[in-house]
Amino acid sequence: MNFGVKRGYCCLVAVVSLICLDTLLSPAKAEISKEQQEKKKIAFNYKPLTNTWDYQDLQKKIEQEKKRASLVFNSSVLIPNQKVKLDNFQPQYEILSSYILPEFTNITDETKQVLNPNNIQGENTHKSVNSFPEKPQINTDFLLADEPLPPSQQGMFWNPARPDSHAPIAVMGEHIHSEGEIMVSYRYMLMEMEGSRVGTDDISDEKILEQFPVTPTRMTMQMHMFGMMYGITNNLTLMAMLPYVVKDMDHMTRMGRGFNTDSEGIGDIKVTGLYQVLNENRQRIHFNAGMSFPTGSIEARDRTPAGPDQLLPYPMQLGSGTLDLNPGITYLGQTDEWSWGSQIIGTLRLGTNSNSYKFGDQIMLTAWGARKWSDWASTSLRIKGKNWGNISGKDSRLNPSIIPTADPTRRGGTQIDLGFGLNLFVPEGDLRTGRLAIEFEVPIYRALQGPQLETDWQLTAGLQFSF
Ligand SMILES: [Cu+2]
Repeated sequence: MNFGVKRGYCCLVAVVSLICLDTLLSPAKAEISKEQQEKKKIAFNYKPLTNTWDYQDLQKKIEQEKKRASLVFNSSVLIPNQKVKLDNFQPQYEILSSYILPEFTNITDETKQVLNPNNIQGENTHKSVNSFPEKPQINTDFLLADEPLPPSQQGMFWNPARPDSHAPIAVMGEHIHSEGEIMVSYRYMLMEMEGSRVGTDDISDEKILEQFPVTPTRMTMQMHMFGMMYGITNNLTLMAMLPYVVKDMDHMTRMGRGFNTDSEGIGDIKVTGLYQVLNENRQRIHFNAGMSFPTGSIEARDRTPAGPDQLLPYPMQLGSGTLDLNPGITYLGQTDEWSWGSQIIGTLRLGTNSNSYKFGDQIMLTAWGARKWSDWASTSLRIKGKNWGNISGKDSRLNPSIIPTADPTRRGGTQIDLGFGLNLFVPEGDLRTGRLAIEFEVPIYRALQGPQLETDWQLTAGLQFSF
């Protein structure tokens, strides 16, 4: 079983490596398409519309263009796809074009004449351009195709300027950015755990105290997560996350005495590359290649009945102490009013930390659906399943017979949560592209290798801003 999981990870890592290779080779592909463009004398300045600002500006421009042009566009739907055929390109649009419209109609006869490629040869090209009424295409941002594009590309436009174009806020690394775009974010997470469980059954503190002299009764974990995303290219986004962790645990001793410990500090910094492999048909897929660095302390200490400066057990530590890989895949889909997505992310611990143990590997699978109610609000429903292993090795300074949290074999578990989310988005004005979102998660299934504290609920609230 364990071996199988590891092999799965190896496959993921292999896939991620291939993606990286593909990134290295992509300049070559770009060269080819550039050459093709030059052959057709197209100054092709196309950019895919993953950028919220571009999208919004474009919408406005289209409206203006529609009003003034002798060409009336049949569709306001845009194709943000580089695979668009250039064969049908009209030479008189020999201008910088940023965007592509799938078709246009209601063209006057005169315009049709001009648009017919057979009429445009050599010098005629210039003539055509010059004789074109009002020359509305000069400086336009539209590249016109003279026939409908393939169904796979028709009207299939991922719209990033929506409240639900970002997943529920507790999901990370689920979207990418266009080249040069930066997003900063702040998330606050609060997780409440009270009572313990063995397998799927609750176990009382009294029962645990028959076996251990001390038991945890309650734990609160807060996290302040500072994030930054940057679009290196239109298909590759870099994401960095810096968590600040605050943990607080209540205990009860067999003698009936309660005490509290807490720990706080920087957690493990995580850097992730997000590489998009598909963006069409209003669907997107990207790979997540993350690495977590052991910046969080595994030496957190506090006062306990055993003394004033005692090493705290595993769940009170702030980091894993190991270099961790986080490979994953994210899928997104969208219609005019609905959106959905899913993500699978693994956590693979590399090696053993300086205190001679490593946390268990983890696999997380989530899927969500969201309904857009307006330009600025959407709600979501999400399901998340998580499985994580026991600790291997042990910190020899912790005595596993004193308290369950010091026992490396009582750490694993499986949990399924339901998440209810609200996303708010600022579609215009000074704060446009700003986002405020909240998600509340409750477990519907918990199976723990315990006695282990059970999670009762988790709240995540976040602010995001891109520019
Ligand atoms: Cu972002």
